[in-house]
Amino acid sequence: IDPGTKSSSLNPNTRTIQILGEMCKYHNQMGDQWRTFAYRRGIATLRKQTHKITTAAQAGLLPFIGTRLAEKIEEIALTDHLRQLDTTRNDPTAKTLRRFLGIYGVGLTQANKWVQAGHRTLEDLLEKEKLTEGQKVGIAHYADFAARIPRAEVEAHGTFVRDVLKRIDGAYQVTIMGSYRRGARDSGDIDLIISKPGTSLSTMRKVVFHKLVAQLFAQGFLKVTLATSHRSNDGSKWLGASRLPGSMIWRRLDLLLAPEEEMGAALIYFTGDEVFNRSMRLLANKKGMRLNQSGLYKDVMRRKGRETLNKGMLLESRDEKRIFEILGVPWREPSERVC
Ligand code: DCP
Ligand code: MG
Ligand code: MN
Repeated sequence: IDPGTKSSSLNPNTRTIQILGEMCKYHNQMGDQWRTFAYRRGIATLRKQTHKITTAAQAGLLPFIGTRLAEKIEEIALTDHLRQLDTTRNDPTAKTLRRFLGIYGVGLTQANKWVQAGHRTLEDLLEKEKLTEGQKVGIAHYADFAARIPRAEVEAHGTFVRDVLKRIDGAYQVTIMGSYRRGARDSGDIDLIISKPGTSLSTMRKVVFHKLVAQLFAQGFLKVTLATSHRSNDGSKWLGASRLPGSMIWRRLDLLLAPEEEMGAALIYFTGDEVFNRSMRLLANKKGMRLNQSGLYKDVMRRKGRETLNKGMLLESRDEKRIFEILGVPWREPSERVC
């Protein structure tokens, strides 16, 4: 997957790509990384075609499209439909797994354990399992967290945080990130980058994670802390839930602190999407560099595994456009960063 290739809405294979995209999403949810990857590569190939691919023979000649994927492409072209997608969607075990995966903070390992233990419903979990506080919140607000957040409401949460922070210190800046910055009409959560020029992370941590968060709780805007990143993780993230005055719905809210000099890398990371980020990081690795939320580095020393021995030399962290340039990726507007 090439971070420099934009998808086109004029592609004649749009319908096929859409259905294969559903299959990809399904395998991703089920934790089947191998199939997810195979679908992604196949879809990336289809995106580059200027003609409609209608037969398996035709599809099979293209890169990264094997026999089975080729047959699916033919079925979709002929029937506008893929039977396997219905089968997978209706499988009861897969449905239960999806239900459990829908609980905030629950991953595949945990969800699978519960399925193996014979649980079928959220009530089963509440009655028969010892749950963490986070999991209890996830179940109590299952519908809230599953609901999409309209763009205007994402803005309202951002404004609420900004206004309270302005009264603590007028020099702080709050930027709405994630799918909102990519222009999405609705979002799964609210992602905010908080920064103050010329201010260290440890100062920002005190002001934001202690003072601001406490005030937002006192005002009834924040409802729960779900996680904060540990010190080893440089402690720049706060995850929780918020609620607008007059509303009953809890929304997932993520705060990320970024020192001014790391803003470019933080913007790339928190704009996403996740697949785009992964392709950017992969590209950096291929070029002997390393990209993370704090910067782009070169001469990173790695042991045989993936573990890094030193951070390497900083190439760029302040300027988002510069990071694209150094990586040799043509600039993409946030709205174009969907893979
Ligand atoms: N991110 C990432 N890798 C992850 C999780 C997140 O690179 N494993 C980055 C890319 C995301 C951004 O952080 O775009 C925000 O994460 P979200 O989970 O909030 O995803 P989005 O905001 O993109 O979508 P949604 O509308 O579902 O919140
Ligand atoms: Mg988000
Ligand atoms: Mn988020």
